[in-house]
Amino acid sequence: MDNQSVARILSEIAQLMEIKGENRFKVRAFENAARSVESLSEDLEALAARGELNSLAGVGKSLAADIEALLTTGSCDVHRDLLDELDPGLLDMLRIQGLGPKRIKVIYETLGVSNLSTLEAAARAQQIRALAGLGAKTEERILAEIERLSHDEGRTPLPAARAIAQSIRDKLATLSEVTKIAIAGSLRRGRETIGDIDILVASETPAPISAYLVELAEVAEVLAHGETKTSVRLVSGIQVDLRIVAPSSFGAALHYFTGSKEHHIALRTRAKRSGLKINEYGVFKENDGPAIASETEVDVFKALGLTYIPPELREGRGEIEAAAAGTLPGLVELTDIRGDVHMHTVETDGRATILEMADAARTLGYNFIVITDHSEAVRVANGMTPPRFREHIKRIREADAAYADLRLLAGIEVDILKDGSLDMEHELLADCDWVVGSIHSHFALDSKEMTQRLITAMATGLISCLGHPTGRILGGRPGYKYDLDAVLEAAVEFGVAVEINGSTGRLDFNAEHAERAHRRGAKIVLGSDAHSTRGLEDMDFAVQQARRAWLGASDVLNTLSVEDLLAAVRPTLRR
Ligand code: DGT
Ligand code: CA
Ligand code: CA
Ligand code: ZN
Repeated sequence: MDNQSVARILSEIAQLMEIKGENRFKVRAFENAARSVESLSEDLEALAARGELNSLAGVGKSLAADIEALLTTGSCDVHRDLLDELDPGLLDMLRIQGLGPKRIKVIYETLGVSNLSTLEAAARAQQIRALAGLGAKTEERILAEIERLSHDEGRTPLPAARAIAQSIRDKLATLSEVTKIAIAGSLRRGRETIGDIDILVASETPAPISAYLVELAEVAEVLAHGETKTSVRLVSGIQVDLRIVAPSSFGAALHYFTGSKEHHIALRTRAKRSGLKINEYGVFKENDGPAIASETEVDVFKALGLTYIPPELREGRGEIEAAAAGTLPGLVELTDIRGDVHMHTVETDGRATILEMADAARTLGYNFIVITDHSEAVRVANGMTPPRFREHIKRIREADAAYADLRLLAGIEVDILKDGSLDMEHELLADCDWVVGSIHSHFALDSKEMTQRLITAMATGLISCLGHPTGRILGGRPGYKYDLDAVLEAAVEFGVAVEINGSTGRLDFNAEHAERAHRRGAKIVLGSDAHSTRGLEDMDFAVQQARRAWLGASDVLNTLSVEDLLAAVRPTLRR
């Protein structure tokens, strides 16, 4: 079990204890332990192996034993007892934004409501607004949240699912029976959340491959076990479907199991019109006979009179017509990216120094990076005061002088305060090279205020790009409410780019927003928002969302030279 999962369960325990009415010192102990584990930079398992769990702040003997149990068995006595005693539906209620343990305790004790469906009924019957400390607004919010949760029920954020899928793929790939292997399904298309993981293998001898999968330590349950079709549920809860096909039909099967369903429906209609049939084994003439294409996806598309359609576009949204007309855009690729405009260092909440980030960026082959640490208002991240920022700019410029083949740009992720003002002296913002403007507080303003807040910030002429522009947390908090089109219009007017933030908890803008921004003429820039050297690799996710938005290399500012990048934003500063 990884650190984040352990932290999540510890905090779950604290919340359940609070709902149950345990004494607050016990609750606090689990909260503190969760926080220690969450901020630990080392692998918890390594710490446990050295017998040093109680070196963690707030972790004594008994908590160390609980963590040990979580690491080895995925559960612990306290957690199990709480779940036995309380309705696990309370955990679902905790996923509702704005309903903490305190409010849930009130609802639970007075109405006996302990899961989402009884909660929904109570809200519809207007029973929530009558409770102390709750109101009509909370009641409406609860209903909206239940609606939202029903949409991503049981889906896993893409970055988490991808890490799991790649690890399973890499294990299977070691088998000599495996000729080819690929991740298919929504993961390959880069959908932001994943229902299940689909892995496709080409092999002449499938049986040992399926047998190997069901025996893996991370498998919790075997759902189906055949020679060529096996499904398992992992300990992490996510399902994996494995299909094994003959190498000669790998391309057709890969296309079939990549989906999407909508893409397939549109494609079948087109095939039919040309007297062709398409399935997981290949493309066929309507009156059967052998497959006319099956070995590679390129062959499959070609047989249908189409150019190759990248997986990210296979959503049944006009990609087939475009491929037939030869007008599909050449999508941006990771190798087109010449630099990264959003990252943090030890100066605030990052883990690496300026030089360590620079070295890692050079290894990635970048021409430039912008160091963008937090401003003062983000206290939890140790945000910079103006004097600290002034010194930081100096250090970045000094470091830059030491690199011949990498430009280090001095920047900041400045907080956009509640009234739209910027959390830094304007003179310093004008002096540095790149300014990411982001919101990290007061998420709950109404749409009108939030729109005005963002526009006011951009009107300063000092912002280069809006960072994580919706503020949503993937699989967590929804984005704040504002008038997207009005904000995009202002971004165009003031020469502010909008970011596709690739950090694993965000993917913000997502593909849909990015496409809309592009259509409205806003410039788009990709940022990893790295907090470590490893985090720079999250650029990959930003690129994938850009591809899903149909963006080519020329639609993304990161493919420009430093001079052109800087000339593309903040036009008022150059006047
Ligand atoms: P997910 O798992 O909900 O995130 O979405 P997908 O797209 O990965 O869907 P999944 O896992 O049910 O199926 C993977 C692909 O296999 C899907 O995109 C298309 C193909 N597929 C699965 N079942 C069917 C089917 O009944 N008919 C057709 N035409 N294709 C199917
Ligand atoms: Ca799937
Ligand atoms: Ca599946
Ligand atoms: Zn941020």
